[in-house]
Formats: sequence, structure tokens, C-alpha cells
Amino acid sequence: MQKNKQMMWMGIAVLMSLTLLLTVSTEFAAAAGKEAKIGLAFSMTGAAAGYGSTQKNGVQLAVDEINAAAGADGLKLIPIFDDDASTPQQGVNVFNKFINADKVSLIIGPTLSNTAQVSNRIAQQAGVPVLGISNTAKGITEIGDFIFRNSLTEMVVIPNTVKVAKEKLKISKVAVLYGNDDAFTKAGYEAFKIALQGAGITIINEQTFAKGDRDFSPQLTQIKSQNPDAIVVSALVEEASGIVSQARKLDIPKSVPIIGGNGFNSPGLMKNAGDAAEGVIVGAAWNTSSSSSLNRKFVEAYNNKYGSLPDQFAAQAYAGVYIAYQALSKAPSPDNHKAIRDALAQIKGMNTVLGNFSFTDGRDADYIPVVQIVKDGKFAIFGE
Ligand code: 1QQ
Repeated sequence: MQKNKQMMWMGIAVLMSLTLLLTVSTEFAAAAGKEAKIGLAFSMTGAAAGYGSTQKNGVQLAVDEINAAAGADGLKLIPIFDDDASTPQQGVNVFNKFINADKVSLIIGPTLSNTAQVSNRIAQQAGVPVLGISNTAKGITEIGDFIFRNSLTEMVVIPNTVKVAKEKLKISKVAVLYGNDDAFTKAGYEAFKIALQGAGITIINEQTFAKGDRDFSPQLTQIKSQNPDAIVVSALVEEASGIVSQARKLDIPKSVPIIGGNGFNSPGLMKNAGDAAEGVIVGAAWNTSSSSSLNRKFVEAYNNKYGSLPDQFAAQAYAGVYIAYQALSKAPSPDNHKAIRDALAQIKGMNTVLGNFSFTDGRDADYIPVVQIVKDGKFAIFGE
């Protein structure tokens, strides 16, 4: 009897220590192999669908590299992709889902400034950090202290584009054509206007269009009759392609160059406009040929994985994930949004595929823009 009792107590003791061991080891595993969910809101459909797929590719490549390098003990990323449909309403829906249902650590996106200026207010209110990777309109980071971006604004890129274009092309009078129903195309127009005035270039004609327009011949015919030295365009890539090809069909000669803003930075321009795109000048935040070893490795890895060269939007997406990861790694836990925000704000002089990257005090991007020219169907460096 006595022996049985002894056995029973021993059994209980063994069970208890086993449970303790199990609890301790699972807790340890959770601490060592942490995971952070990141919400990715990109335009896979709608007016900006031309950009979303390369953004998604850039993110996936970076996530795969980071998770492979993290090993068993490191912080892993769980990407949750959703389509913002290029509209503010769908951007809001996706942000709400990321914040309330998925409980993400951080949001990357949305693609358009036009969406960001609405959706980002929700994240700001919830205290969830947002990293824009393609928003270039003014007024985005001003939404609040949880809103960051690694994309250079049109206000930063365009003065440089105008300066280089003036030096190399000797232009003194231009016509301007822009979309008047989108935060980015309007911001691009404003930035061009200020930069052109600053450079002593006269705007002799101004025309507008809206998203989804297909026929630009009325505006281009007017522009042609004024004989500008160049045509300055602020448009998303769908409309940009139509404008470029129709200008050449209307016999506006290639000696009258077309100068575009960020919307032009997609190979969709060359795909849609073909030979008409040759000679188009585009201000950009990145060029394939950037010679840093990090960039060369990125271009090669992207090409190996997807069978095509990355565009600027893929590069900004790829860099965005590394920037986010740096902040996530510094935070004590993936649900500490405030600590993630604070770590983002401290990023300075980080080596990225975009160059030496810092956030300004206003959470905007600080690195060097380039000016490109379309040559043989590719974006080549025109000047810096
Ligand atoms: C913006 C842009 C677009 C061209 C992103 C695709 O710069 O909406 O801010």
C-alpha cells in the first residue's frame, strides 16, 4: 500500500515537471522564433494596376530572402497581400482588415497617393505604422507621426528633372498636360509648375484629362498649334502611354520631347506606346543601372525569380521590406506599434537598393533622384 502511494506521488511529480518543461520550452520557442505580419495594400486592379504586380514581386523577393536568412531563431515575416483596387474606398476596407482582423505589425502601401490620403488616416488613428513605397504627392506624411514613405516626392524629383532637361534640351516654352482628378497627377502638375517657373521656362498652354480617358487628340491638337519646345505630362501610366503614342500619331515630332513624372516609371509605358516612347524623359527615384553591389544583386535575383528586370516600383518595394524589417527587429515585440514607429523614425544612412537611405524629420525619404530617358525600349540615365 505504502509503495503504491509512493509510486503515485512520483508519477505526479514526473508529470508536473514534464508540463513545466513543455510550458517553458514553448514560451522559449515563441520568443526565439518570432513572426511579424505585414499588410501589403497594392493596386492589382483599377487605374493603377500597372504598378501593383511589380510592387508585389519586389516585396515577395525581399521577404523570401529575409526569412531564409533569419534561420530558426530569427524574426520571420508573414506577408498578407490585398488589392486596394486603386480606390480610396477599397484602400480603407483593406486597411481596416489589416488592422482589426489580421492585427498586422505594419502596413506597406497603398499604391496611390489618392488612396493613401484617405486610408492612412485610419492607420494613424489606430496607431499602426504605415510605410508608403510609391506615394509621391504632398500631404501624405503630414497625416501623422505613424506615416512614413521611402518614395521621393514629386516636389523633390521634378525640380531636378526640369533642371537637367533645360540644360540638355535648351527648352524655353512648354505645354503642360495633367490629370485633374487624382492626388498624385495634381501634385505632379503643381511641382512642374513651380519648377518650370523657377527655371525661367514659360508655360504656353495647359490641358487636363481624367482617369480612364482614352482620346487625348483634342488636347494634343491644341498643344501642337502652340509649337512648344517640350510637352510636360503628369499622368498615371495608362494615360501616359496613350498621350505619348497619340502625340506622335498627330505628328508632333520627336524633336519636341515629352517630359513625365513618377507615373511614367513603368515599363508599361514602352510596352503600350512602343517606338513612340523613345526619347521620353522621366524623373525617377531609381535606375536599374545603379552600380552598388546591393543593387546589382537585387537586379540579378529579381531577374532569376521573375524572368524580367525590376522597375522602380519593384526596387522601392524591395527596399521598403528591408527598411520595415530593420524597425521590426528593433522593437521588443511585433505588436508594439509605438516601438516599431520609433525605430522607423531613427533609420538614417541605411544601405538600400535605392542608395544611402534616411528618413527626414518629417518621415519622408532622403536619397538622390535621377533623370532617365527611354532608349531602345529601356530607361537609361539621362542625367543626375
Ligand atoms: C502616387 C504615385 C503613383 C505614380 C504611384 C504608382 O506616385 O500616387 O503618388
